[in-house]
Amino acid sequence: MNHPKPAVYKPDAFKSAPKSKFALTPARLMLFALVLLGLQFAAASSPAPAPAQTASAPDQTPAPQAAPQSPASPSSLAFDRYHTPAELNAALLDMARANPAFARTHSLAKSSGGRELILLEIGPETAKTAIPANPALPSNPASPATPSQPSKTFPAVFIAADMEGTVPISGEAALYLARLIIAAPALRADRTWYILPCGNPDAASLFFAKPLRLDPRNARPHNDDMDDQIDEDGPEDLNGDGLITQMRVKDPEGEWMSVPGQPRLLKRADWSKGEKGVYKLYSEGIDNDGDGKYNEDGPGGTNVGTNFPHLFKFFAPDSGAWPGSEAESFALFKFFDAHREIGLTFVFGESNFCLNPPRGGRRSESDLSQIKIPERIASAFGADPARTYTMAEIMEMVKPMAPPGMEITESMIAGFLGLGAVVNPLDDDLKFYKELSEKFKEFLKTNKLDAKRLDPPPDKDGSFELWSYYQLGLPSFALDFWTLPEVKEEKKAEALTADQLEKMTKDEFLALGEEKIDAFLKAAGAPAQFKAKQVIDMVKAGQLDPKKMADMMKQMPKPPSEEGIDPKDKALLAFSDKELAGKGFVDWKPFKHPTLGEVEIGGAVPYADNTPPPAMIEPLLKGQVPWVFEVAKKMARVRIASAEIKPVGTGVYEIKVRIENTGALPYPTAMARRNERILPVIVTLEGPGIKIVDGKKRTLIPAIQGLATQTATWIVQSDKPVKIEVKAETQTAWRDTRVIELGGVK
Ligand SMILES: [Ca+2]
Ligand SMILES: [Ca+2]
Ligand SMILES: [Ca+2]
Ligand SMILES: [Ca+2]
Repeated sequence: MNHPKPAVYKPDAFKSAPKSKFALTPARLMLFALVLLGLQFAAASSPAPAPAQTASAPDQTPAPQAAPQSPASPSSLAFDRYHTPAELNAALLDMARANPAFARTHSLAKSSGGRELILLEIGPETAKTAIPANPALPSNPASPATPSQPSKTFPAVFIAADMEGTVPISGEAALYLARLIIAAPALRADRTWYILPCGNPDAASLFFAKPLRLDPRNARPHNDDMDDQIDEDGPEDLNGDGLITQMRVKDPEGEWMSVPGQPRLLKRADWSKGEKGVYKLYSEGIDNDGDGKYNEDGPGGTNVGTNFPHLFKFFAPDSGAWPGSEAESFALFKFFDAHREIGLTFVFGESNFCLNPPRGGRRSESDLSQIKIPERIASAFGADPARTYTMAEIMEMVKPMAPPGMEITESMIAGFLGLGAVVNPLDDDLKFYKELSEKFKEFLKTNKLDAKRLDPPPDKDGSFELWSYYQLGLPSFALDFWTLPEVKEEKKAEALTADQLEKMTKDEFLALGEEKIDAFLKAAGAPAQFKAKQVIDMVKAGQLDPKKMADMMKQMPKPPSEEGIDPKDKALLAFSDKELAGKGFVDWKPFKHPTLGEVEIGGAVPYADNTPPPAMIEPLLKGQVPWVFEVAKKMARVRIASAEIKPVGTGVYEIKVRIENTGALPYPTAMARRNERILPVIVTLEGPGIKIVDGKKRTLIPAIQGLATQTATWIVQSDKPVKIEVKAETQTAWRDTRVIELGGVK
């Protein structure tokens, strides 16, 4: 018999690699393979933790449902208005009560304002972990998750909504999603759903409070301005219209000016264009503590939505004392820690990873000119661990080691050497983000919805979605549901410059026609009464010629410019006028302010720019929420595609098992391989009396790309006929079992 081969794990990438002209030794090649695949050298010697639970039966078949019953959905649940955080909770409790066979709730935490964070769990393994409801309890009948709860064998999807508490439609979307899942047994047959419709209930409750104000902070008292008092200066509804808007005050030092022709809008004056600021802007209120600032320290608190560890902002006014300083966010740390089966997350809120992948281009703080190569890697690179190298030098060292066709990038090397913090999405992950983004656009088109978002807000530092991707290593998708429709720019007539005009003959000028001349006059800032008709007459009469006009034009002050207006302001006004009967904007009206004197109060109505009128809720959700199911279908799903047995000697067999990922998403993400948060695929062989001659009883496959296959091979010896159970187990991508039979010595 041959001497056992050194390795059993054979990544596809190397199977067909021809003998390299760089004379790679197999060991060197393997080492490189391990390097690139992110399998740390330590992993080979240190045992990986056991998978969550071993199942005796193949798990590919969905668990049978309890007697199919028509799923109850609370009749009161209509998406024709926005629901308070308390109503959202009540709806979840109703859903759980009505469907005990597959649904339950968890009370995750209580906010500083005393509001409960209720999470709805739906799934085939939910009932067996459920704690019977106690009818005597008025609120949540289910107890919080306990550490003694058995872990689940199916993967889970987690949906966190309204983490910033400022996007009412996101909570509705979560509820809508829950209703769809309850109504469709197929959606909940082989995975668990965790749905948190309101991650920041204190802030979310402000949408239902008077006066109306938008603030992402929870109710925990916090000294925002670091003076000697806490929460001493919040806003006041001075004009009594039930809204907190803005105050503008004429001030020589003001930076703001009205937009010419659009007196309701303000823009920052551009000094370089000769514009002069007229107003100072404040939020509506008085200076309660007399420190000269207005509303600098309102009630609360911390924005739960940015209280997560990745790129957490220390000392920002609303980010909290440390990541997880709030009960709301810390409860999620605990929940994710206890539920390692979560394999996909969605965040319903303001940003949208379905259209735009997580933001890249952040600068990582690592010095690429002085890189030390760790000793354990240095020998593989043929490098000296005692000295420093530049990135360029390392690239030169590494390039010849790469198998043909494999491109080595600096970021791969930086990633492997662990240089700096990871602040940008990894290239391999951007592939699926981009692909899904294209699919999402098609999906929206099919549903007759616009993929165009008005200046989509980028992901925020310290957000749940970044934590979930960068630190938990999960495919993480943020999804918003609405932005103001963009105002279509009217096609501007070609602007005629003074220089062009100067060169024109009289006839050429007249040939422009009345319409074009009017547009030109307007663009040139001519007085309103100065119309094309007069100009044409004057030119015809010889009183005016193009040269004279060009001279006049050059001496005229620059026309007021619309440049510098926030397109969102413009969109809000247009939407307010057209769809909200003007209710989205308060016209500026004079007000006598106790300390500022004559001011004007007005501006955008809180939430008008991110919260569509109730009649739009259901159509928007209907067309977008089901996208979650499309992505969930693409979750990595590991199965045993084939198991071949080949006799290679007396009672000796080669067993070759092909492990397939039938999902389009990789298992795990490149980020998870980098941060080692998700276990590799663990393939085991189990059979009475068998001897594994070559290969390991537990074979680790670090990653399987979407729709790809990996092969594991063993040489096994057995004198007797025997049944061998082959298992492929994962943390978040299902598991599979297959029984094979060896014939024994014949
Ligand atoms: Ca203060
Ligand atoms: Ca405060
Ligand atoms: Ca007001
Ligand atoms: Ca103040």
